[in-house]
Amino acid sequence: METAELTQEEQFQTRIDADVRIEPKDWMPEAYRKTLIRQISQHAHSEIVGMLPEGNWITRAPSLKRKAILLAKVQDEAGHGLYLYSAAETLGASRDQMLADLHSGKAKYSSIFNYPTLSWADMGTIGWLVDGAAILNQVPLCRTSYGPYARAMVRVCKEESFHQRQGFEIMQTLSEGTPEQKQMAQEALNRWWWPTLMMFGPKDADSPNTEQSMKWRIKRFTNDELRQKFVDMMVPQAEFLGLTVPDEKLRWNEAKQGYDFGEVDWAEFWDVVKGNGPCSRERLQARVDAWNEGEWVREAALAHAAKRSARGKV
Ligand code: FAQ
Repeated sequence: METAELTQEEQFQTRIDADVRIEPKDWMPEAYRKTLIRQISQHAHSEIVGMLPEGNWITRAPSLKRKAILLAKVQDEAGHGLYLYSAAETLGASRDQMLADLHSGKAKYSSIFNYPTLSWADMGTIGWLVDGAAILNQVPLCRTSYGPYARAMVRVCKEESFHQRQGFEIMQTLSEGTPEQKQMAQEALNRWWWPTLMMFGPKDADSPNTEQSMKWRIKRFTNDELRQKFVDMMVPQAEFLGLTVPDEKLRWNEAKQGYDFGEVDWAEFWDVVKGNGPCSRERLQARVDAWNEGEWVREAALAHAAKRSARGKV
């Protein structure tokens, strides 16, 4: 039995190494399934909780145009969450269970969404930096080994690219505006820069999942590789905007053709991951309240579906 299992695993790895996509009905090691459910459900939760910091500004956007764009962006994030929950369901995860784990505080979601959005410039910074980080992380996921996750990522990335451009455009408008507007943009960059670097996860040396996820081609780049790419991409954009990246150790390194940069405050990162971020409790409570207040909608939808199927219409 053990030999047969080993052979199946070897065959599985051979398919992965040949870049053959794994589909829901294919045999897969239990640990591969569990890792994917963990990553995809956390990713889905991040999209849904990620609606809250920006949702906070919909009523206060400075013009009708900005309001319409922000509303559409926040709706897009809801859509991303739904594709991702569906992808996790193909692995046997139940949506009710995933949501129960989010609401009980058991499931993780991205640390970045536990920070407050204090000014309109934060909408620009989230689009520019947070969506920028999300794209860098998610474009390689379009080639992840699990088919439904990879396909969901294709559409997500197209929408995220639009989000990033709109964020950059807000930052450009503020940077070219009055001195007060430019200062608002700089202050937002100062607050969001380090938490955005944390989005890529712990240093490779402290990341328990990276090695195996790279082997299974779930992840295509390590956390540190993506963080470096992000810094190299964003520093010239900040310079273009006339803004200063808040890192005294930031230096161009000719030899590596990339920037050297300071150390992330990892104690802060782990504290936020544990649920002690500045807005962690508020974010979770907002999701629990939304779930409770939506109970009558779920009941009505189920009653409607039952009535239709009793009449023979599905
Ligand atoms: N926050 O061993 P690793 C977005 C956890 S979507 C919280 O390195 P892994 C769109 C990690 O889960 C943003 N926890 O883990 C948007 C693990 O804990 P576990 C979300 C974190 O999985 C934009 C432990 O630390 N994107 O922004 C974080 O190999 C604007 C050890 O870490 C995704 O989810 C963190 N930052 O690598 C929406 C992308 N980092 O589960 C609205 C897909 C790590 O063992 C507005 N996910 N942890 O208990 C990934 O690429 C990976 O899961 C990583 C982490 C890279 C996030």
